[in-house]
Amino acid sequence: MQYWNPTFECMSRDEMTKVQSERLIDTVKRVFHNVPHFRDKMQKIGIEPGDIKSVEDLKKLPFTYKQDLRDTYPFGMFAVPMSEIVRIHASSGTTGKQTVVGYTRKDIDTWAEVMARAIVYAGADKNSIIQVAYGYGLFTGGLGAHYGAERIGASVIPASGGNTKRQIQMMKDFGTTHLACTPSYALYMAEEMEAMGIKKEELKLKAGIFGAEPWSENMRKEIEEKLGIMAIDIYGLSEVIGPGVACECQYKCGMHISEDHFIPEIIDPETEEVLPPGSTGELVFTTITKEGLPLIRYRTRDISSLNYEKCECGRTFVRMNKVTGRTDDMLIIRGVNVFPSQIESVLLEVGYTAPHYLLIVDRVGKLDTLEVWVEMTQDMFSDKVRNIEDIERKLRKEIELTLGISAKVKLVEPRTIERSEGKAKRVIDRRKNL
Ligand code: DLL
Repeated sequence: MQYWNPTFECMSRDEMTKVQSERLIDTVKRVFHNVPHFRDKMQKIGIEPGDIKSVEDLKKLPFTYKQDLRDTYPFGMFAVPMSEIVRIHASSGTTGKQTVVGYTRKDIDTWAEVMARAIVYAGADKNSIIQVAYGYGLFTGGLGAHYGAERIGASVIPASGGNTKRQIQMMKDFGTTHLACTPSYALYMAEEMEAMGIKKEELKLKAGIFGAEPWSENMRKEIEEKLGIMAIDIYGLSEVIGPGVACECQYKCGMHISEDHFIPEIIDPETEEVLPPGSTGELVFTTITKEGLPLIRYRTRDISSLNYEKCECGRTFVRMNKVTGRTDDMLIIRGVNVFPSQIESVLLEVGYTAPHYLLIVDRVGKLDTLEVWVEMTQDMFSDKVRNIEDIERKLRKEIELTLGISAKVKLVEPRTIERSEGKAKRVIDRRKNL
């Protein structure tokens, strides 16, 4: 097994708890002294740095919300003077002001370290050619993957998103071995490749490091099949550092969290109670090495669960299961909680359709309606014998059985749903305008 940093990746739980405790104590002190907004929060609940003696005391600390970053926009939560900040990124966010994050030189170094680990999980080394097709710019995907790939000494192609035909041509001509982009963009590339008449056998591609949006196991199968690669899931968010907070190893059974830098918790989003290992709830992260923007108990809104069992790869980092959705992406349709990824799973399970879909939620009178538009596969489209209505009925039945809600399913022609070069947009909720 190839590791990037076995000292930390394979550390015993006791040692990890010790490292985390020391780093947490130090972080809390720094935040208390340097971030007035957080100091106020601590003082309001009567907590001071001396009360935090180990990771056990984490639960005594107040949460940090996206709203805190908005209230102190743009730099109010930074814990160092601007002269120490060497990079700024921002996450656009679908609602409200963008969230601004700042990195010191050491933070950039930490980020490259955790990304290097992730890229090695995908089997890459200094002989690899890594095409980074995440967007470069304020989005953390491009530069995050770039620095990690350089750190391991691989040859990096900073392709950024878009320009898909040229992207594929480079992949072929340069012999790209690893691709980093969103899973929806990977699929789009596979489709373009077919249109260009390039076969997967003509590429040297071995693995892909895909993330930045939720994707189902069925979508993974589809990508692996179409590109002839191993597809692993990578997770991260700008506020915590960017991509590389967690990543799957080759066993693809949950994403190893770089626990020497980020402490995860799972809480009940309503009661804010910490839940026991294995429970599903909202992921909360505390950064324990960051300087620019250290965050205490940051509420991610992402839904997942933690798995502390031993992984076959030998790494001891806890694993987070695939993110099923966000508490704020959850659709409530006629009182039933629905995540787009659940519908994706059903669609791909039944077959006949391509993984390009759009959910349209509306309200007619007092009743919520859900319409699922999904593209037929090219095969099905050309095969006139198949009865479209039969398949629509089958999908409708399966959605109702699995999710307990009725939906109208509409099969649309291949390539009619808009493709994405970054994060895919899967939902149009017209109720928001009512
Ligand atoms: O998306 C960072 C990133 C870039 C991660 C490239 C992985 C690869 P933000 O734009 O701040 O940062 O968005 C963060 O995206 O809270 C999740 O809701 C979602 N997300 C990120 N990775 C995954 C994933 C980047 N693997 C938000 N599965 C997070 C599901 C993901 N959702």
